Amino acid sequence: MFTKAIVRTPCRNMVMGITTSAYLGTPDYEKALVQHKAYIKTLESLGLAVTVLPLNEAFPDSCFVEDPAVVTKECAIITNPKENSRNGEKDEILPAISMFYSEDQIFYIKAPGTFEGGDVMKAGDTFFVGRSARTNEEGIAQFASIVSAFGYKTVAVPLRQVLHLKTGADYMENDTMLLCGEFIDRPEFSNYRKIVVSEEEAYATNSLWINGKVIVPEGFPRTREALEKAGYETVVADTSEYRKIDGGLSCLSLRF
Ligand code: CIR
Repeated sequence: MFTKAIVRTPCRNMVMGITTSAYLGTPDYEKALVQHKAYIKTLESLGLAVTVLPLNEAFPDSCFVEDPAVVTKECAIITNPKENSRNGEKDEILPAISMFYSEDQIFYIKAPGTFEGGDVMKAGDTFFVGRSARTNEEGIAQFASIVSAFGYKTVAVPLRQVLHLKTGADYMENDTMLLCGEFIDRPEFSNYRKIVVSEEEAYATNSLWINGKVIVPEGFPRTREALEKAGYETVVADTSEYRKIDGGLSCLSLRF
């Protein structure tokens, strides 16, 4: 169960966020703000106390707070985002993390390790970590060594086609994975019940389990139906403006 979340209001410069989805157009900032408020309300309705950090124009992608930190019950890890325009987000998130974790509970991924929280999927006491264009072997080794002290196992999952691991593989608790594309047949996930997402609805793979319910992005009815058929109660949130800069539901918050 989660009780808390951290989010950051998107800044106007989000229109300059890193993207591979330019074909979807430029984010509409006013609409993004409305969607962000609704996202916060949804988290609150699922029982989370949400800390809202102020917008930060220096970092166009800074609303995606999931990437500069990983939070667990026992500790928090400040990551080392690979892209220059995002790397400083690690310093901006630290004060917020320090509100909830003492100094001896906070750990750091250091260069030459690179690491982004979007690559981290926790399933029970295992952390699956995407070895991606953003998260390298050295970053994963540092992460594994930090969390092993708290009894967690780390399993690296190579990926080729998507940005982060959670772009294409998300844990829905109950031994169930929501999987798309290159992850459907990965041996690392062979022992889990699988809900397969079609290529047309690939974006909806990044749905978010919170306290027994699943938030699904708006506009992906088949994934929603598949989740409901598998026994989940779903809630819908519109993230269309974040999708335009490769952001999904999980990227917009840290949950703990
Ligand atoms: C980026 O490319 O870094 C951002 N535009 C999107 C980050 C999405 N974050 C995530 O999947 N955790």
